[in-house]
Amino acid sequence: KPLNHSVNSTNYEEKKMENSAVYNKDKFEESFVRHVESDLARNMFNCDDLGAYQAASNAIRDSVLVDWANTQQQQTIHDGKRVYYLSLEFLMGRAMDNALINLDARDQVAEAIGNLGFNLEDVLEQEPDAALGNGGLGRLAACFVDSMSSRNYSAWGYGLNYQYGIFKQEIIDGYQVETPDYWLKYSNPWEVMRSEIQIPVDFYGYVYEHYDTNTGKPKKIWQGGERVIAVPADFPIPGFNTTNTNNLRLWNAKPTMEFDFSKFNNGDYQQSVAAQQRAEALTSVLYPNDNFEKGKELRLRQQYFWVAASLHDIIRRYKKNHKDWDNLSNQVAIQLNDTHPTLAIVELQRILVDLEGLEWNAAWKIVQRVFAYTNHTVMTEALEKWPVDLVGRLIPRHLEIIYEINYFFLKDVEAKFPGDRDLLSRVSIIEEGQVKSVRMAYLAIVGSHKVNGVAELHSELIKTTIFKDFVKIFGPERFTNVTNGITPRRWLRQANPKLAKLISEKLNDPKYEYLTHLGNLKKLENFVNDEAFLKEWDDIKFDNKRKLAALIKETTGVEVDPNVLFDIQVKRIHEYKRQQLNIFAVIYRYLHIKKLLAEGLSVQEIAEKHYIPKASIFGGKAAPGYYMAKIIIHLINTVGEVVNNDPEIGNLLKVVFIPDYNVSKAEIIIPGSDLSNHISTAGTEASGTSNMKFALNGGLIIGTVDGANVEITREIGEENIFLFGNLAESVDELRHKHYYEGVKIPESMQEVFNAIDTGMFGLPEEFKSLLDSIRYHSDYYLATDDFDLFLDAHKKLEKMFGLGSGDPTHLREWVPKSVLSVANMGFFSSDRCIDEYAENIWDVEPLNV
Ligand code: F58
Repeated sequence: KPLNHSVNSTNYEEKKMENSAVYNKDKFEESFVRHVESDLARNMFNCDDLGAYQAASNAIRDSVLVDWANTQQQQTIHDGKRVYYLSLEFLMGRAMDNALINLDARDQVAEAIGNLGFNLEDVLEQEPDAALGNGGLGRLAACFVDSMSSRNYSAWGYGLNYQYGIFKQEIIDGYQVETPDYWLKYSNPWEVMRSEIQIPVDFYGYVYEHYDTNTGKPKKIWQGGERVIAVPADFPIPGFNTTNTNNLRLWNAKPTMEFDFSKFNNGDYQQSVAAQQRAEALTSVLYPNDNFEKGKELRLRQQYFWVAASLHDIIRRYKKNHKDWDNLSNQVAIQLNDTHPTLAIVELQRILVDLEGLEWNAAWKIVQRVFAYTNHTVMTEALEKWPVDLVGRLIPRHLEIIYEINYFFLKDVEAKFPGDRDLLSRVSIIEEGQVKSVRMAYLAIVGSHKVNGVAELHSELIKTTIFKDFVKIFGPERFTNVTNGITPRRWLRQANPKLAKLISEKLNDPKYEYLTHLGNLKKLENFVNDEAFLKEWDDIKFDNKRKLAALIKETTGVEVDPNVLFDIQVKRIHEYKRQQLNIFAVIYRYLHIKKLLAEGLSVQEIAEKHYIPKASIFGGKAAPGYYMAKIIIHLINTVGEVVNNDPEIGNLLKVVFIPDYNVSKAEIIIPGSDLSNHISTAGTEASGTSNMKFALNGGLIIGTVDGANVEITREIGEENIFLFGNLAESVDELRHKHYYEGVKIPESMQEVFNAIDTGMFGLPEEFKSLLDSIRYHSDYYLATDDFDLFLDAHKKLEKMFGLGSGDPTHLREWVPKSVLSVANMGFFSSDRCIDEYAENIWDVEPLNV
């Protein structure tokens, strides 16, 4: 169905003129000075880069706010269906540069700021990252809100406004050390506090039955025991090349103003203040686990608080113009980003039945039409389960409703598959066992009309493994795929301005329209034989590598030569992502280079005949309680220590771990990569999105047949990606073999283990449990099965890389692959992804405001 996306350009141009502060240098300078004087209470002689960042942000914000207010007003008048994206994480990164790009005002503002005596790049550096997420799932939500605005959908994001985002990582003596990220040290110019909106959220208490004289029926009443107030902070989300500006609403928890006088009168003033302080703690910290769920009470409190406040807000908005509940799903689509917001299903059922008096079945049909659920993992340790006791204590009425949902669901299952007791216990929302628990994914499936995975392979896997029974029960129609995407505004234009500009020139597209029509990149294929172009392309890569080398020097002290192959793996540290495989291969390389040196070969000879010079670059955080991941970080760092200080080895090998990997660092690291690693055990990485970012920036990929690597290969061609390793369908069998026949360590890996065991990289005990997990504990992630294949893939690709920039092999073999990758990445724009959600799941159309 064609989507009416294109913006009426005359209106847009007019609009730009109206909002002239960001398009007119004089006005911008005026506004900047005014903000320095009035908001910061300073003057221009006393304004540093931080002040300049705040003043400039406020000046830009003024113009965003006009679009924002207009958008909201127009959407309200239009009264169409709205999308609500519920995500416990939004990993936004910096806002100012992104706003300048989406408003198409970067050049003018850079000049104006220059006239005022500042440098835009330095000013941008002042902004702290909004790091309200762990990794892929949180960044996906951030890309999605950008696309929903850019594609002119009426959509809100709902999340929590954590005071502490993901921790800051320092590397001290080779170990990860976590420190709190208090990102709101200075006021945040991009947030608008809506203190006038105050939504009460109750916890604990008890449920009683009350005879309702109106209906003549008994009615359940939940008497809450503790009340917290939800106050929103709103963040404008400007779209690219459109005035459409959506809202991201992040809740803060505040104490109630109802003071507990009984405690006060009892002389327990301090305790009653403490209870108030407890309220604010609710939204203070983001849980730092990635693909692992640990059932903490505070986490469940966060989830319910966020869900209750968001639903209250959504329903309040609906009720302004509507009375008929049957119409709710024509006005409201709610997307659940993983199971974290699943209580929203229960909360809506409670609102409809307990508060609005609907019949159970009628209410349930509405609920199912409103919700859809996105799954991001097949790994069972990452699936949420909450102990029944905890749920019953925290939100007693909700537990009753969950039981009731389960009762009706199981009744349907029994009717469809009579006598299949096993099936009933397998699919029950309540898991019996030592700790009776609520299976949140099952609740999400039962309460939604669509469930989607995030890449083709992953969407197939959920249907054949963890949710197999539900396909049987609800039919395959309930399950679908939406392959992830990334926003090319941030991940190409903002992160790699030079490449973005070259592309705009080659495509004859001075307005960068390809950033909203990413399929246009295809035209780059026409230049793949144009030597001058290839050279220009490679020069930009070299320049980006220089920038990355500077970051490495600044953060680790290690000097890497931008001429060598930059081989990068940056992502959360996790056994399934297999940074261990990568560092073992680095050690193998080091041992062999040392052998060749011992045999009398020179560095030059080794580079030409055996091992091309390379820098292995790592980055990523380990969850603070993830012991094995921390050992992997430690090993990478100790290997770096040995290799980088080896006087013989010269440029042949460097190993660095960039501390505190985050969105802003990704914006430097990704454009500077020659090669990136996406080497998860087949079947474990649901999609991966950094693979898309690297490929879009002209880096090649070495990867397993997993997640979105599969579709990337289909799009860019298998000659342009280096795939290796066992396939997902072999994984079960290999694990079985390891378990019953023992693990066979390949010779190559044994050499590596010997080196570690003899203390080459520090005390061997420090790494013992990592090596033992492979040699004695069944090698669950199949490092032994894929190691030699990984080494072979490297050999092959390094031949093509040659000796880097000046080398004719490089220009002939490597650079065209880089161009062809970029040319065929159009599919992976998050705009395409959002259009698919809109059409197949939400049933919404864009609205041109
Ligand atoms: C990630 N999940 C997937 N979860 O691992 C990745 O393959 C996928 O590309 C991405 O989602 C987007 O679909 C992920 O990042 C988390 O970080 C959760 C945070 C909360 C606790 C459980 C894991």
